Amino acid sequence: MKKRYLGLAVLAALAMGAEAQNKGVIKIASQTPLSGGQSKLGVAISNGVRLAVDDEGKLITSLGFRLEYAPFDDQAKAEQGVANANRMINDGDILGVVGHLNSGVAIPSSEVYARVSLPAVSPANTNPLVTDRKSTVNVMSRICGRDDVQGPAGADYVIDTLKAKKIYVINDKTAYGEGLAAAFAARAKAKGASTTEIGIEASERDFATILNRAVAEKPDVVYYAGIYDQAGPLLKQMRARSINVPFVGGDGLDGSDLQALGGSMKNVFFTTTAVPLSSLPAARGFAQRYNSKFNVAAEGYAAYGYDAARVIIRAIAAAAKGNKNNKPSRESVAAEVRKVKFQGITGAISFNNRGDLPVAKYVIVAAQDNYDDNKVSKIVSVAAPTPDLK
Ligand code: ABU
Repeated sequence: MKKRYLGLAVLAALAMGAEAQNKGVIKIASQTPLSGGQSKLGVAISNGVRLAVDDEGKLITSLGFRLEYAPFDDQAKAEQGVANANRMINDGDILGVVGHLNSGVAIPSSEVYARVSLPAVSPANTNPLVTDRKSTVNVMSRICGRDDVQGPAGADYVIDTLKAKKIYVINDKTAYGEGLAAAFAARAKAKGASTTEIGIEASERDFATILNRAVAEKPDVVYYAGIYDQAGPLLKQMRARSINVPFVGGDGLDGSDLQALGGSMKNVFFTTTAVPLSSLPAARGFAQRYNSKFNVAAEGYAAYGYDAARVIIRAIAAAAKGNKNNKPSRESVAAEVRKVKFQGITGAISFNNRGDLPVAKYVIVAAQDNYDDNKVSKIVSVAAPTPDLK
């Protein structure tokens, strides 16, 4: 008799377990360039998300859900990001997004996420408008810094340390490039430097016209606001014309393809809000596990992809718990994102009421011929600006 009861109890427990695993699927999505010239960084972020799902997915699966990761390729193009965003909002299992790499893609895509309160956490978008818009302020957060701090920090370095008085400022006409160049130039001019400011299409790869002008103008520094896939060829063509002055940029230069495409890194500097792994003791284990899982070194914003995914995972788990361990609404996940607080591998993570880190780190890097040897010159912590929402 006793044996029979025991058998029934085991069957009941198994049934409960099966039911627990039957609460359905929850998906975490990402949007980054997985193809094209910026894919090395886009894939690095996606790999970071994958590792976070491996490491912390149990926070969700232990509640009885199956967790899936859905990576989307935005191709670094606004129209592709928006098309993907429309697919995402129609998949009710997607409860959070890690993305994007490009601010010019994040801004219009997040307008779509906002229609259904789908929260997104950006590992890498630095344009102020990523978090400064009324329409998306409840869904869009980020764990990196902002260009209204990064641009002035670059200008301070160029003027105070490199002693430049005449600066040739080039941007790639994207939301990121234009915004960063404007913030850089405003500070540079306020400090008494003169600037020549030029916009070029992000697809441009023949820089003869603007570089011939630079040869004539003889600037002390060339500042470029854009991404490494264009910066590399620009730098190479600069040096071929014997323009050997410092080449300086923002975090868009933070990827090993800058070296692969640009040649010598002598006199190359950039600001970034992605603290290099060598300066993040808490990320050592991540770097090793990333290397052994993906057979390549983690670079740029990879660790930020990892921490951004951890924010989403924790917010989903908290929202499910608040819903008696049932599938939570996107609104409740978005609300929980803003309550997340933990020590990430990239630093302390929490959010102000518009989705920025209260304090972010900004780094000056002297690039070296081997990306892994890049030298950190300075790291500063700066409180997030809070201009009026647009
Ligand atoms: N912040 C680096 C990637 C460029 C962007 O925000 O668009």
